[in-house]
Amino acid sequence: MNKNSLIYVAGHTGLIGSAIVRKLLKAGYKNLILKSHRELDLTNQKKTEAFFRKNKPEYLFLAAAKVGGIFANDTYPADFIYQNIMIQTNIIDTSYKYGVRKLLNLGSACIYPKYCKQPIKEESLLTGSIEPTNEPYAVAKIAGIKLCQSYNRQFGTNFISVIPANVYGINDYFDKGGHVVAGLIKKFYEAKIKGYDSVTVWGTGKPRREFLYVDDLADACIFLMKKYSGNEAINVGRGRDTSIADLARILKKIAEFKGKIIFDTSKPDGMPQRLLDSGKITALGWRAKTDIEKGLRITYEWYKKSIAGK
Ligand code: GFB
Repeated sequence: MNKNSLIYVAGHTGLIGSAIVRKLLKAGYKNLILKSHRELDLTNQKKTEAFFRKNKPEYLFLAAAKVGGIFANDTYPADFIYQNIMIQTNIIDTSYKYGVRKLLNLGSACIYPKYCKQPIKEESLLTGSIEPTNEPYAVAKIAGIKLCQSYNRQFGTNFISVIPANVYGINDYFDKGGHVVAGLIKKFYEAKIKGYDSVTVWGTGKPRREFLYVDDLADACIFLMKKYSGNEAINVGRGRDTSIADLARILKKIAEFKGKIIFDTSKPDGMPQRLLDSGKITALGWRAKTDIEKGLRITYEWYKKSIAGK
């Protein structure tokens, strides 16, 4: 991939896609093809093919997806499995038909079994049952990985898959359907501004997640697009996890909120722990740079200025 390559970032307005665009532009890649969901419905195969015929992308970051946290996944399972299978199938098949030179497919850490040895190696995939709250989404994401591997085997394509830990950062989704970091940032900000005496955290606070700052993931995706062409999906994490209770305590401090943290155990915990083994990408020479406090502070300040401040 060189600075004049035609690069299509599918899902460029989302959390991960927008971070990849920022990194590509900063690195001098000028020929980016960007189409929003409103301009191009990737669940529609005809429209997807017409778009590829016209634009002929050479490299493709597949960051378009129907995403959400535990509440959204549990509430809209059909949307999550249908839309993600359609988007991936249309893009991967059309990329083969129109000769995309290399495609990077974004998977998700929720594809791994609910109970599996931690840190989780890529080989753990399909060795146990998946956390029920996000099983439809996980099945769709596994299908995307298998599509890439099968097209590589049968047609000699160069489609790689990346499995990121829980991603957070600027330009995330802060409504109830989002992930935990965004959800708690909004809760602590509002509690501080409105003078509430407590913030409610879903579940027991005991689950552990590996929180990866989105600019680190974007950096890893560009690194892998240039340096990795294996058929195995590759984990991207930062090697440390944090309990939801500790996450809440860090955000309480950042928000300077003086009230109490209450745990609503009527809400699901999801996977007890999700810490990836990122040994493969580390061996290739990549490491995440942003620790949890720094990443949360950047995201909280961005939220105040760009969302709450509006
Ligand atoms: O990030 P999250 O929604 O999804 O929840 P998962 C992580 C943990 O944070 C769960 C707890 O134990 C939640 O109960 N939590 C506490 C909260 N307070 C909140 C809150 O205010 N909002 C949210 N959202 N959670 C996701 C999958 O699982 O993992 C996605 O649902 C994706 O599809 C992602 O795969 C990587 O981390 O449990």
